[in-house]
Amino acid sequence: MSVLIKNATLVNADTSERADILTRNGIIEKIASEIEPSEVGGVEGGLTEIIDAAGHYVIPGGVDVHTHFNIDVGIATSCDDFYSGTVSAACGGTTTIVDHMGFGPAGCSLHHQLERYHEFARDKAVIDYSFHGTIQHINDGILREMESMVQEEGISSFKIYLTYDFKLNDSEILAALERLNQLNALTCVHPENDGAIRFLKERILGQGSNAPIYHALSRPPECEAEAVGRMINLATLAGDAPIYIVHLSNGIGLEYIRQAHQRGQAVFAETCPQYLLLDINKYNTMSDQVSIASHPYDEGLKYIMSPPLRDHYHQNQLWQGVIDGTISTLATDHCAFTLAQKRAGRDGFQYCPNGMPGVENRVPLLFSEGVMKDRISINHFVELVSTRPAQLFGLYPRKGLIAEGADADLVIIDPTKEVTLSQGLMHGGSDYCPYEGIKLLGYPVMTLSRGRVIVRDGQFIGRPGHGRFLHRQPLNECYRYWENGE
Ligand code: DUC
Ligand code: ZN
Ligand code: ZN
Repeated sequence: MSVLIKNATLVNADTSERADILTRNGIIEKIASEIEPSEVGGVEGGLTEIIDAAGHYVIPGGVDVHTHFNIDVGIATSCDDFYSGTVSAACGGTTTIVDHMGFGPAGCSLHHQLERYHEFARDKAVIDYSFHGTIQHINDGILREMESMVQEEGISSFKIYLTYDFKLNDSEILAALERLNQLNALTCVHPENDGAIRFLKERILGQGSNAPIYHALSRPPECEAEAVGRMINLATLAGDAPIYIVHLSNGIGLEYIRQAHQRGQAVFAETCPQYLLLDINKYNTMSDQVSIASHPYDEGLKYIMSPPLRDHYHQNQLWQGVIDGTISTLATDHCAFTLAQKRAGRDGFQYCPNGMPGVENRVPLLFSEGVMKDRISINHFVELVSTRPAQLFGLYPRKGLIAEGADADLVIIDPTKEVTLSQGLMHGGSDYCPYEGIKLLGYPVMTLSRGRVIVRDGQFIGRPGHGRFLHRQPLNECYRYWENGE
C-alpha cells in the first residue's frame, strides 16, 4: 500500500518546504522536490493513490494528549467511546490521542485501569492511541507498580488531581512526583484548590444560586492559580520533578509558569481552544434555542466544565502565553455528553456532568484563529498541535514530524476552505457543537493514518480497529529532542 502526495507545502514545526511525499506500508518512505509515479513503480509497484496537494498544506497529524473517551464521571458516562471519539478526532485532523484514564473502583491498581482501557480501545479506535495513568491514591503498591507501567507497559505519564474525590494531599503529591521523576515519567496535574472551591460552592448553593454561571463563580481563577503555584513549588521540593499543567485557563497561573521558566524549571503547560475562544458570558447566554427548549439553563449547561470558561482578560493572557511559548501544547479535554445528559444541571450546576466535546475542532480552530489571523506562524501551529505533544509524551519522532521513517500520519489543509462550524458537520457522539456558528478560514480536507486515507472531504472512510496502541518512551528518551530548543 503506497500513496504519493504531489505538490505539497510540507510544514513541520521548524521548516516549510515544497515537496512530494511518498508513503509505503504506513511509513513515510521518501520526501523529495519531485517524485515521479513511474520512479516508484506506479500501480504495479503498489501505488494506490496519487494526491495533488497543490495550494494546500500538509502537516504531521494532530496529537491530542487530553481526551476522555468512555469516561464514567459518576453522574454520567461520556457519550463518546473509542470509536466515535477517534472518528471525530480524525475528521478534525487529529491522528493520535492520549486519553486520560478515568477513575476505577476505590483502591484499584494502576494496571486494573490500564486493562480496562485496553479493552475499551482495542478493535474500536480508528487512529493510534495511548493512555495516561491516573493516580487515585498513593501507597507502596502504587509506587512500585509505576515502574512496570513505565518500563513494560509504555505509559510514561500520569495524572494527579488536586480536587475531586481522588485528590492527593501534599505529602502524597511529593511521593508521586519523586517516584515518577525517578522513573523518567511526566506528572500531569489537574490544578484546582479543592478547599476553596468547596467553601465557595457551599456558600453559593446556600444562597440558592444554582444557575450555570455559579459553576464558574464557585471556581474562580485564583482557585486554579493557587494550585498551579503550589504544584510548581512541590515539584522543586521533589527534586525538580518535571510537571505538565493540563487545561490552563487563567492568566495568574500562566504568570507563575512564566516565572518558573525564568528559573529554568521544567514546567510545561497545555491550554485548550475553549479557554482561548469561548468566555464566561456563555454561562449567561440565552439562545434562540431556549425559546423552544423548556429550560433557561440549557444553553449555559453546555459549557459546564472544570476549570470553567473565564473572562477576556484571561483569554488575552492565554493567547499571549501561546504566542510567547509559555504554553507548550494545545489539547482539548474532550469529555463529551449529550444535551440530555447535560440537562441534569437544570436542577443545579452541581448535577451537570463536567465536560464538552472538542476533539474535532482543535486543529481547525487554531489554524483559522491562530495562523489565518496572524497570531502565530504555521510552524508554531504545527508545534502546538502535533510536534510538542508528541515530544513531551514519548511519541516523537514517530509522531509529530514529517520525515522519512516517521509514521505516515498526515493531514492536508485547504487554507481557502470556508467552514461555519455546526453540529451537522460533526462526527462524534454528542448532539451539540460548543463552537456552533464560528466561521473558519481553512479546514482539513484529508487525513491519513499510517498511510491510509481515513477521511476525505469530511467523510470518514477508515475502519474500527485500525488504530494501534502506542508504547510511549520515558522522558529521558524524549528530552534529547527538545532540550536544546528550550
Ligand atoms: N474537567 C475535568 O477535569 N475532566 C473532564 C472534564 C472537565 O470538565
Ligand atoms: Zn482535568
Ligand atoms: Zn480532563
